Formats: sequence, structure tokens, C-alpha cells
Amino acid sequence: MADTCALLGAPIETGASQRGCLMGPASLRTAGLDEELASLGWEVTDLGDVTIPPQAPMPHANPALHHLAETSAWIAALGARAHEAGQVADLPIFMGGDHSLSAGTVPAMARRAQEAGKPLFVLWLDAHPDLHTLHTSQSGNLHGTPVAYFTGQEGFDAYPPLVVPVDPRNVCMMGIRSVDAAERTRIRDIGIEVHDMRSIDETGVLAPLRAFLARVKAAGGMLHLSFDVDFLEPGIAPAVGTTVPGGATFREAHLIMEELCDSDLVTSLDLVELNPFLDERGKTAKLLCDLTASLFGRRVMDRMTSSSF
Ligand code: NNH
Ligand code: MN
Ligand code: MN
Ligand code: MN
Repeated sequence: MADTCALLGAPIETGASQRGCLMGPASLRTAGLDEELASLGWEVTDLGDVTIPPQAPMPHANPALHHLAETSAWIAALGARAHEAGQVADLPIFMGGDHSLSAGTVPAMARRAQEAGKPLFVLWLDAHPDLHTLHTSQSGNLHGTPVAYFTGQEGFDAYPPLVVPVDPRNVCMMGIRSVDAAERTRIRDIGIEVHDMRSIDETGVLAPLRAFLARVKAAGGMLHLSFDVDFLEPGIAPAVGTTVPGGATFREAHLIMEELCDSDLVTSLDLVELNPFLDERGKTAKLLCDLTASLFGRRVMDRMTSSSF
């Protein structure tokens, strides 16, 4: 098992429709993420928070877009800082912040993988596929765009140039239950593996997860996990601006983390969309810490039987 991890705060909220994700990293620290991981035997370094200077507005042909200049500056700043974090730690954790941060972290992890001579795979746990380009977003909320960007789709002139795109066939999405028309077409066109909530109802989470992990392992890949709070059922995780009913249960989410832990394949993590302004007595932040602990090796009992890995 990898044994060093780093925490990097990305208090970005300009990609979301409502304010509050700015407080995400502070809430995760308050919930004790650092201490929790240390108690599991990890050497933890807190790299602090990334910041950006004020930006002049950047006009765009799509009038719905808002905070384009700030979000683009965040993506550039995070690209550099996330790559550094990936040099100092086996498993960097990027604490959001809204999901636009993945447009910075995932390309940085793709560069890191390329430098190691390995392909990057991405497991995207989210209610949404976040597959809009700057031209197809109707909400104008840039947290709806990172996957289209990091898989190298056209239409991102206003974002920093992409150095290493992720092969869309290396992306697996689970928990999906809110898809816009343009995203639906793009999923088909670029061949992303999507397990929507209906298919999870039908097969459970383990079968598709194990099949994906077997692919990552066979390719000798590195695996980035991007965890959007709205993947979860809103009742157990209220602290998110874009709740969608019918999400993953407490046990489905823990089981995914436990299985990922056993696979030993995860090499970086985004924890995104936590909006502490909407939380109930820290419940969502605590749940995210507990899920991360499951990923990092917390278990109730040692396994009597070995899993597939
Ligand atoms: N698809 C919608 C949009 O682009 C929702 C995106 N919101 C998210 N994504 N929270 O994870 O506005
Ligand atoms: Mn998302
Ligand atoms: Mn989402
Ligand atoms: Mn979307």
C-alpha cells in the first residue's frame, strides 16, 4: 500500500451556481481528515490552500457562462500545484471546492502518469457526467465542464491548453442520474463507460467496479477517483448545491471505497462540491472523512476471505 498522502485545498466556488464551496477544505479539516488518515498509518502532509489573484472579466460567445476568467485561472493554478502534490505524495487528495477543479487536477494527474510511463484512468462518482463544453453549457456553471475538457473535446479555447488528455475509454462513471441533451450525445460519441443509477439498481456497484478495476490493473494504469458529494443520496449528504434524489446509499458508497482500497490502484483523489453552508451539523463533511478513511484502509474486521484483488 502507498503510504504518503498530501492534502491540497482548492477553495474554488466560481464554477457552481451557489456560493459556499469556498469553505469545503476548511470543513474537511475541521472534520479531522488529516488526523483520521494519520491514525490509519499514513504519513500526511497538509500543503495548505491554493489561491488565485483577482481576474479581469473574460467575454465569451456563450452568454450564459459566468466567472470564466476566475475558473480558468483556478484551473491553471491547480494544474501546477496538483502536479507538485503528485510529486511529493503517493496519493494526493484535492479538497474542493466545486467540480471545475477537476479540470486542473485530472490533467495534472495525466501528466504525472505519463511521466511514470502509465495510462491514467478516472473513476467519476457523480450524479452528473460534467460533459459540457463552453459552448453547450446552458446553465453557464463551469463545474459542468471538466470531463469534456480533460478528455480533449473541442471548444475550450478559454481554458489553459491541455497538455495530456485522458482517453475517454479510460473514464468510468457511476451514480449518474441527471444528464443534459448535449452530454447524452457526447457520452455515446466518445465512448465513456457510464453506469447510471438504474444499472446500479440492477447489478449493484461491485460488478461494474470490479470489471473496471480489472481493466486498470491489466493496463498497468494509475487511477484517479473524482468524488462529487451529489453522487450520494441527499438525505445522507445534504451539503451540496445540486442534490438529485436517488443517489448512492451509505453502504454502496463505503463498499466502493473498501473495494478501491483492496485494489490498491488509486493514486489520487478529488473530494468536491462539499458546500458547508448547506450542511447539517457537519454531517456531510464527517461522512466524506469516513468514506475517505474506508478508501485509505479503515475496516471493521480483517477479511476472512480474500477479495478479487
Ligand atoms: N449538467 C448541469 C449543468 O451543466 C449540472 C452540473 N452540476 C453538477 N455537476 N453538480 O456535477 O449545469
Ligand atoms: Mn460533478
Ligand atoms: Mn454532480
Ligand atoms: Mn452537466
